[in-house]
Amino acid sequence: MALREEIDEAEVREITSYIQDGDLSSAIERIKKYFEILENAPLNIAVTGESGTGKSTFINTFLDLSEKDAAKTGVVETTMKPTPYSHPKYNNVKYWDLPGVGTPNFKAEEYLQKVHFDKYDFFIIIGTDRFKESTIQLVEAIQDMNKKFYYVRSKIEQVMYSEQKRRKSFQEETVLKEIREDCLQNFSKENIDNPRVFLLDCFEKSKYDYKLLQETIEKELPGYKRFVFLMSLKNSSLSVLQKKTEALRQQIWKKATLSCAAAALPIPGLGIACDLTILVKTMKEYQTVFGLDEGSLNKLSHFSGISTSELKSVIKSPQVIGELNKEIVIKMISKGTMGAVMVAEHLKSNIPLFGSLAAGGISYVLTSRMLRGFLFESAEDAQRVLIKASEDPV
Ligand SMILES: Nc1nc2c(ncn2[C@@H]2O[C@H](COP(=O)(O)OP(=O)(O)OP(=O)(O)O)[C@@H](O)[C@H]2O)c(=O)[nH]1
Ligand SMILES: [Mg+2]
Repeated sequence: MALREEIDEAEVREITSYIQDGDLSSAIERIKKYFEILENAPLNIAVTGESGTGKSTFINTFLDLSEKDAAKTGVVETTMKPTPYSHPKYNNVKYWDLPGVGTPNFKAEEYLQKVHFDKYDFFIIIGTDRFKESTIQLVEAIQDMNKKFYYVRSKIEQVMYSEQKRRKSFQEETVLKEIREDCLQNFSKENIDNPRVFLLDCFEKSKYDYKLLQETIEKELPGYKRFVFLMSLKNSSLSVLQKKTEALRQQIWKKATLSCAAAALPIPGLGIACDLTILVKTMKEYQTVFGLDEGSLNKLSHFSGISTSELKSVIKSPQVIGELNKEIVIKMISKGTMGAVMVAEHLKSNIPLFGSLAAGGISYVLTSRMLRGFLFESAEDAQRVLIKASEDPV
């Protein structure tokens, strides 16, 4: 049955073992702790490299910062000390703009100590054209400190432009292969194994390795941080939307359990017991994650040239765009009552937890069903908005 497949078996085992011991409150504490860690999980990303390679530009691109909050970019050396830039929606996600390396007296270890290397989850080193000694020194020091790094060869579009002029028989693929091999060889000469090399241009996000870099970081981050990083990504491709949907879908059973466990009495007129505040909060989170809140739509309108009202016109679900409150949630829950008793009976006989929840599990079935429906509707609306925003403004 579909609802059972949603559940992560290992976590269910841990939680149901509490239940089997008659300890519902420990099960609930365990779920609460999970969300608490998730909400507070810090992610500190260091962006470093030689002066002028495009560190600040990279941060602005990844964070999609507005001009007011953006890292300063320019043709003269602009960044002198580590400066944090927080994600506009997820303040725990910080990109640190580190001072440029490679000054004549550069010493990698000293540099890393000065910038407090320990607080970063990983390093992004940005380079252009020739490989410099300082890059190798920095990589070695990062590896000595057991940290991960990703090497980004930036401003690739510029390279393509000049190579096109220079070469008689220009082929983009050939040039990219040459640059990649050159980077890899430079690392291997210095015995640096398996370096992660990405060729990209911050002004051409749909091209080159931009998406691959995002995907690689996401895959390699540990559990909680991976989730936080994924949520912080801009909704700029179908694959980001799909990954977000799946990650949020996997959490629904925990949210529904919390909501049902928190309620003591059935809601009048609804006949089930669940905490509506938790549900409203979760649904607002979905709106934010998918960029369907007013602020995100206005920002998207600014960058795409498509008016906010045009973007809103492709949003089909009235709940997705409307104001979310308890009354609306009650209406949405009551729509899904068909067959819910049967599913609740099935869950009750297979997973002891559900029998112990308020109103014997039926509340759980209805709330999780409602959340799932809303999540999928939001994801589909986000996809339509994405397509609309990529159209040429009329
Ligand atoms: N075409 C192109 N230009 C870029 C790219 N990244 C940066 N630039 C340009 O390169 C110049 C320097 O970029 P910054 O982001 O200021 O470089 P930085 O590494 O932060 O410089 P410092 O803070 O001085 O060390 C700016 O004029 C940027 O617009 C890129 O991917 N493509
Ligand atoms: Mg800078």
